[in-house]
Amino acid sequence: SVEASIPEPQREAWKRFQAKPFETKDDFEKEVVRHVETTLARSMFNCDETAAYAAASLAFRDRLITEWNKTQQRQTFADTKRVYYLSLEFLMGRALDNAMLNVGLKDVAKDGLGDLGFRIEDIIEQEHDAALGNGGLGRLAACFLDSLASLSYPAWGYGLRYRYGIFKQEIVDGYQVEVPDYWLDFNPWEFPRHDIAVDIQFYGNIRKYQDDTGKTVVVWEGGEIVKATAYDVPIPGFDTPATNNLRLWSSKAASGEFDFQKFNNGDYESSVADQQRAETISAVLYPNDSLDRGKELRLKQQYFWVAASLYDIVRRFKKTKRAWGEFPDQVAIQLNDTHPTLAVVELQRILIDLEGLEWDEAWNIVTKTFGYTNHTVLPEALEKWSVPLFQNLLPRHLSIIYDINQTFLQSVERKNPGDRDLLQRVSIIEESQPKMVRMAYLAIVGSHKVNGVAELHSDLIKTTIFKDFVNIFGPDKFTNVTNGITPRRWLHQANPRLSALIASKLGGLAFLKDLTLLNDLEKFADDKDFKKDWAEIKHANKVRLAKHIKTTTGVTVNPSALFDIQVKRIHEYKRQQMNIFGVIHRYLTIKAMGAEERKKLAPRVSIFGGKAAPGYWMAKTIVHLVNSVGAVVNNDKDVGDLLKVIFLEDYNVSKAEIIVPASDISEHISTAGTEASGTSNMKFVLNGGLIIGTCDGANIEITREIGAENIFLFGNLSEDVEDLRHAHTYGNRDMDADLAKVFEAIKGNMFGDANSFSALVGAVENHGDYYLVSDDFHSYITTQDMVDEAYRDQDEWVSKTIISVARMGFFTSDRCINEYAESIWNIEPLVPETEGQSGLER
Ligand code: T68
Repeated sequence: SVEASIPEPQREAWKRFQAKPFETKDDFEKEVVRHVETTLARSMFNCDETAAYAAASLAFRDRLITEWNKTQQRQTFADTKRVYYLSLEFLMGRALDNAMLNVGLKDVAKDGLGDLGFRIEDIIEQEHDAALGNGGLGRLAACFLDSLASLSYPAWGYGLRYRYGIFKQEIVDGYQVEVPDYWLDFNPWEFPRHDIAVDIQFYGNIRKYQDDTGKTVVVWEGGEIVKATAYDVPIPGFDTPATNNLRLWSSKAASGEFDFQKFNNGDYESSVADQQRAETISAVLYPNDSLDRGKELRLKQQYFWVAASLYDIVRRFKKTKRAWGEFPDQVAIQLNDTHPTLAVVELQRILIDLEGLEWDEAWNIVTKTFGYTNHTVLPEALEKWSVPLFQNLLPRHLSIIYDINQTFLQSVERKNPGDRDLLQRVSIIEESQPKMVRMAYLAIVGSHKVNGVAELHSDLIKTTIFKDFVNIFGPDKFTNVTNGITPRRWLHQANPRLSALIASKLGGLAFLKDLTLLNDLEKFADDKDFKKDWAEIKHANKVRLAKHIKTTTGVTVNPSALFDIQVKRIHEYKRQQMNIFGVIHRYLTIKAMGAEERKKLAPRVSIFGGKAAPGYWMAKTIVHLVNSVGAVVNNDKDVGDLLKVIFLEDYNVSKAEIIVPASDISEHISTAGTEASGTSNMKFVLNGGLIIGTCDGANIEITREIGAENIFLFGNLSEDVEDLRHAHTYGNRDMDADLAKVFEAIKGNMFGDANSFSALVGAVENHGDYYLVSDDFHSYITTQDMVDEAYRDQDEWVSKTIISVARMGFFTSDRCINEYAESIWNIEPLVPETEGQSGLER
């Protein structure tokens, strides 16, 4: 055994002095003080909240690292299959609160910090969000890591350690301004692994020759080398000592002879420039959430990260001395969107060029290893790379892609002789000018399973963008795994009082690990006392958000008004423009009313939040319109509390934790068929809010679970979208009359210079209304009236929210991860002996 390789006395010494994670308040305080005084070189006289945050985090990090080590040892000994989740984005948010709750020591920390003179809430607030993602895709990856650890699956995440996360959004005079998010000043949650470094090659040439045996050998030579170094982030599971790893790669110049030569020649400046150029690779997260821009640096990022990760995975496998054929029994790799698709090519390259396997044997291993998750059907978001760019940056990979394509097309041709059209449609290489590599097709061909992220979306990819591939590979290769969210962060952490109330009725916190237990709440849907507590918590959450609104925008909102929230990336397909047009309609309606009529209205606060991609001008115009409408409405004495319009600056994970628990109604109103799943819809319902939404993404499954009577659905169905668009193009349709009045108001400069908004209005009026705003507008505003009506009956409303929460069990990311594990990865949990001993009755 591995243990026996260390002599007995040494083993004893190591064991005797093994680090012991703190459990008690005293031990926690001791750790904090030690970190303040030694790690941070401060004292009780100059320990401010930042230092207290740093010390508390380091105390928890030490604890996590200890468990991380044990988890990794357990996995190495057990030698079972692991899953590797490759994602260019991990939108983790804050770590301290999450770590405290997952290890079950938040109360200990609270008391300990209290003894040392700090309030735990203030300490938690010190942390900078880890914002290495754009939106839903990145946050999904973060929820998955939480579930993988909480369920004790042997799993690693691999990503990039961006120096700059998603930009900070400031609103200046009603416009979005982007500010760089330099977040690595101080990050106690990462653990640099300077010993783990991989050289990554770019550019250069390929040379082929025959070896002694007559076999063709391919070598990739020349070009430049960049060094990847590893930073590990421990991922604690909830109520289990299992602690997984998120490995993020950072780029540095390779300190090869090349640099020294330049240096010796007195070319100091240029050797510094090389250094900076190398560091650029991991410098910044691309801020586009649904547009492919095809920039060379992005492809460099992708290869850099994929090559380093695969090197690591293959190295770990080779230590087991198994035959290559066993690789897929030991390793499952999931591709989060097409961003890591080069991994398919890189593994094939390693196997044939470096390990000397035959093509077919290698390809069989590759396809058994990978799974691919698609997150969008929007054509502008599907990744394509220009062949000339590829040829220059990754010549060997391009030649392998051509070989993959040739083998694939030959097999298609055999089964469909003479169908030239089909071959052209499914070719990995698009015959355009320039030619393009279609990454989604490469991902499909290189994987054994392809999944969508909600039922409708998985059906759509099978019948539209990947239709031909379903015919070629058969329907079983394509599957659905409906997204989920972690209830630890999105209920227990974000809404501690609601979590505690639920626990008091269900006899403990076990529901956080088996969310279907929430079902038992349904019997309290008519319980008077319970409903009172439930409503009181919602109100308190709204008061908290109202305070946040006041301090950040200066606007006073009434916490008893209906809070109507739409927070997500700004995009035409998500239709924030329809929301704000609806708000304008409401404003015009109020203005046209007499005082008596107004008294009957339900006061409403319309809250928006979200970032527009810096180059997405239309999205920025939407942000500007929301702010401009707010400036008018919020200062109109006629309106008062009846309507307020708020734009919350810089929406991110930690703000979501304040916003989500405070909603009465949230908006998920994408054009049917465009939102793959949506995950905030799940978060809002789980926190006792209702939703207004279209028949799109996971809204459909949420409706099925909670009942159609508990959701406000409206709008055209996805099967009708094509015909409606066709009708627009041929000019036979009427503008909605209410929407026309809204446009009149905008054009009459009611919200400032109409020219600022002409593109938004024009898109609907004159440019085909691609997102069907006019088609859905009537249905939308009448459904909003139904929301008002329903909200008036508070008693019934509260019951609806309780019933909805009770029926949300399906949407935990634990269910989702178990589905991936069973149907795609074929992996089993590795449960530590001491799992669950912290007890969920806490
Ligand atoms: C989202 N996609 C889907 N993409 O829009 C959403 N894209 O419906 C779904 O719930 C979520 O994924 C999780 O499945 C994204 O968030 C991106 O952020 C993105 C980033 C870079 C390039 C393309």
